[in-house]
Amino acid sequence: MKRNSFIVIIIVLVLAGLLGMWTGKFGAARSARAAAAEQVYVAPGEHDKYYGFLSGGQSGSVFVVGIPSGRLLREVPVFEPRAAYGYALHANDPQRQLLDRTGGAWGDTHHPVLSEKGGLYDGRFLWVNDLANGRLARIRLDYFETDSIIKIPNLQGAHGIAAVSPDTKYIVVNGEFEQPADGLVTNPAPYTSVVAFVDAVSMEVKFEVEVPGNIDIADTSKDGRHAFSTIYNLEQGRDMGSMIQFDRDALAAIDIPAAEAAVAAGKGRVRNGVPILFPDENPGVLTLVPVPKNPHGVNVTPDGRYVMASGKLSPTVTIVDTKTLKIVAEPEVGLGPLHTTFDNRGNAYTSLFLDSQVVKWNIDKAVSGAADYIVDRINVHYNIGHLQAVGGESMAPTGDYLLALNKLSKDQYLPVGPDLPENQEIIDISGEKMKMLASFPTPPEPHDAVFCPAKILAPKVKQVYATAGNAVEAGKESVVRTGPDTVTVRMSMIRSAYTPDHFEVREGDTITFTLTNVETIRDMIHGFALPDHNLHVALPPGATKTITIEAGKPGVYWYYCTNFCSALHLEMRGRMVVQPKDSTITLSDWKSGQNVTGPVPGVPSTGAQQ
Ligand code: CUK
Ligand code: CUA
Ligand code: CA
Repeated sequence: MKRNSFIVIIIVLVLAGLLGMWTGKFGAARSARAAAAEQVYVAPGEHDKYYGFLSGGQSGSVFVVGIPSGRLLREVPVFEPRAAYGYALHANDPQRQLLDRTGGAWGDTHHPVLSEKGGLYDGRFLWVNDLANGRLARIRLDYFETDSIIKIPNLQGAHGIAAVSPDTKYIVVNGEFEQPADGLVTNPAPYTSVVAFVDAVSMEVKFEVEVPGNIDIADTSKDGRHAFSTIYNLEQGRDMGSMIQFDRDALAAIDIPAAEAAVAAGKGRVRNGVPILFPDENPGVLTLVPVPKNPHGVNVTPDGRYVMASGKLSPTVTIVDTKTLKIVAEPEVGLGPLHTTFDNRGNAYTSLFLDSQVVKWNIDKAVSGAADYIVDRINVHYNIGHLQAVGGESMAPTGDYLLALNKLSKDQYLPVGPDLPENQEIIDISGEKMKMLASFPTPPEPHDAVFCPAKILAPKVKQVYATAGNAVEAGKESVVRTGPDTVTVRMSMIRSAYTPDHFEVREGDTITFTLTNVETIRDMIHGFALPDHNLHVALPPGATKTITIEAGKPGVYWYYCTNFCSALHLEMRGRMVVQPKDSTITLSDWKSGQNVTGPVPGVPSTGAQQ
């Protein structure tokens, strides 16, 4: 009996000990989670510290998120129509026509690039490429709106882009897909590519430089001297097998002042309106630095001393001195290095696609040949492509957060079919060891990101649109027949009515709307949706938009507001009456006040039909 009690007491003590260990461990894990959560928690009503701009990849747009919260703030449509924003939806929309004219209503955005002044972000513009259709777009950040799209001649597969530091004189755009050197498909000579230099202000392509093989990712030196690109097909092969034959491909360095001088001296051969410099005719313009085969990312350190080519097929990063263009080190970092970014303490962070890791390494130690240049590694989920530390592309990295842009999310979220979301992870890089803080999913497929401090950009964002020259003034709305089958409608909108709230046209008419949201308060958006006309316009306060449509089949069409704007939002609608061609009813000029009169069947006539 005594012995049994003793055993029971022992068992109870052991269990209590185990429970203590377990709860202790659990408590520690919980507090680590709480600490991580606190770092990315932005309380309701508070703002994030940074704007994050993520390229939308095959979504053709740019996603704007808050950092560190990861909250999605906006999608800026660029190369694809977005019905919700009334962007480029209708075939006659000028935005849509610009897309169609330059290469189609879809795009593949990879690299968002911010404008700089003195090597620091100035919050004016963001550029993004369309890999698929060889285009470059600019978003003005006071309105978060695409303001320019150009098709780049003589180039296919606009891939890497970069702003020429320190004052964004040009945006360089790399043509990834090789083409016949003279532009003639009948030319059997090896294919080449071009790097295009686009004036950041006028968005004109000023000149192009031919590069043998292809060109992938871009960056520029901090002093405006060089544009750097990686080449993975120095072989000038035309299939995958031949693109991986050489042991070394190249880092291309274009001397920008030398190229400008050659263009000014008339050395460019003009094709499709753009002077192209051929390196063999212009020695000194292009230097090729041999780097291990099939490199990918190229990144210049914030101090401008080095340019790094990430190895992709080689487990190394090649460090090149930007002044001498000589290789100074080639440290091993891990499997599948794709891109590199930087903090403000002399460390580089390289994404390892195959290892699914971010590796942190010390640049000076790697250059000096010290064995302990690897500082830390952290697992990411999964198969990381780009990574970007805040300010890592500028001369002033902040060294606080890093975003891992992972290609596969696998088990990280609730399954939503065989196709899973892309996964971004926010990593704290302020200490010696990296700390995983949080993740957030997005639609496909952000490739790259860039961050702007909120304190720089937020004060520049406009509250309402500046009044356009053709804006409709309240009280001066009109419906005017301008020809036998053309009508113009100048309409205003304000909570919670359209003026006019009805008008008539005839079958076969072409109607040109000029629509103005005359609200003067931030965030008071009104939509204008017209059933069965594939028409939706969303107008932020002060904005004006002009669009032309066909009247369509006879009928009564209610245009209505799509943005919930007031308690009378549902009542914010009006009628477009399309009379049959042979209607005997006199079509009225709305401003003249002669609305169509006549008895309404089943309703005692009281005069004017409203
Ligand atoms: S590329 Cu996508 S992971 Cu277009 Cu910048 Cu490297
Ligand atoms: Cu205007 Cu709803
Ligand atoms: Ca190669």
